[in-house]
Amino acid sequence: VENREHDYRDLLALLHPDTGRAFRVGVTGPPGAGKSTLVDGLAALWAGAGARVGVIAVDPTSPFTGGALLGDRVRMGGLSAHPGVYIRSMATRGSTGGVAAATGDVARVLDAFGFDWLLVETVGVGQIEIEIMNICDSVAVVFVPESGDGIQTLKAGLIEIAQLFVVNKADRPGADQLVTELEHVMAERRNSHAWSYPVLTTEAIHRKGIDRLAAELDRHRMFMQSDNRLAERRCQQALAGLENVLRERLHDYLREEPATDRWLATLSQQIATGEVDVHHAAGLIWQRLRGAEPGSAQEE
Ligand SMILES: Nc1nc2c(ncn2[C@@H]2O[C@H](COP(=O)(O)OP(=O)(O)OP(=O)(O)O)[C@@H](O)[C@H]2O)c(=O)[nH]1
Ligand SMILES: [Mg+2]
Repeated sequence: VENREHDYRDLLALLHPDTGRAFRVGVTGPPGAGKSTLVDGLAALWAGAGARVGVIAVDPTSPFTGGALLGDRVRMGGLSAHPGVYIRSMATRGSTGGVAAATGDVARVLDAFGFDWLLVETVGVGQIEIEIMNICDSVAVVFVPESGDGIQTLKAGLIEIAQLFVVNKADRPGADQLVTELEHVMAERRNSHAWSYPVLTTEAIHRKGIDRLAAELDRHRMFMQSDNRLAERRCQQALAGLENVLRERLHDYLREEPATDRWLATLSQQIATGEVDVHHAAGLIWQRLRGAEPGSAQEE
């Protein structure tokens, strides 16, 4: 499914009836904030309590197979060998298009497999990360005291998409200051929303604060399951997912056929030299797509 090979669409269609049960938690934040260490701690805690936990690490710079996590694995006697935990690293950066679509589909496979929790770790730096967050029911953003001059420097977009805020590496100076700033931002939000937007401190490396984070995630899960909220969010996710898949298909259609690819190159040249306007060029492509409609409909 991740590689978009063989009959992956047929497979997903078969799995579809078994999806929708896992609660999906996105964990995002700047590089090196301790996301993997937090995810590791959460997975260990939940698995220890008998839950089944799936982890998707998207484009990790410190993959679960090495670095700090290897140390953890040795120390813990193997989280990834824990029968209740499955970890999948996706090195997708640089692949053309469809990263969000592929991640959404991998999440669907794990969901169908029967995990209670799905943890999706991404580095919160770009648009793709925000798109990936669209596949999650709950998003935790991880900050660290050394993030810079407070939250002003942090991506506003990240704050927008999150329901939980974690200040990790609380053992380092500046954590209290950051918590105060985040609390200040959240105060406004709490006024106009039913959710409490908790700001938590953790020392993931010392497994401190993980239980509180897990409890808040549990609380958010229950919050989402009340008043039809989860159903509404899943509906938004479905729309975003549909758009991702359509984008991926359009991308493939334009790039995979050599003749179409050459046509695109010619059009680009004509746009660059001022011969053709970009909207006109897009219109030509749109026309051809519409012409291709009956064929692709039969293919279905
Ligand atoms: N001092 C301190 N270090 C921590 C804490 N949590 C994690 N670290 C360390 O921070 C480093 C990065 O941790 P990771 O969990 O790999 O961070 P990440 O956010 O997953 O990193 P990327 O996936 O590379 O973006 C590791 O050396 C961890 O041991 C903490 O609470 N305090
Ligand atoms: Mg990581």
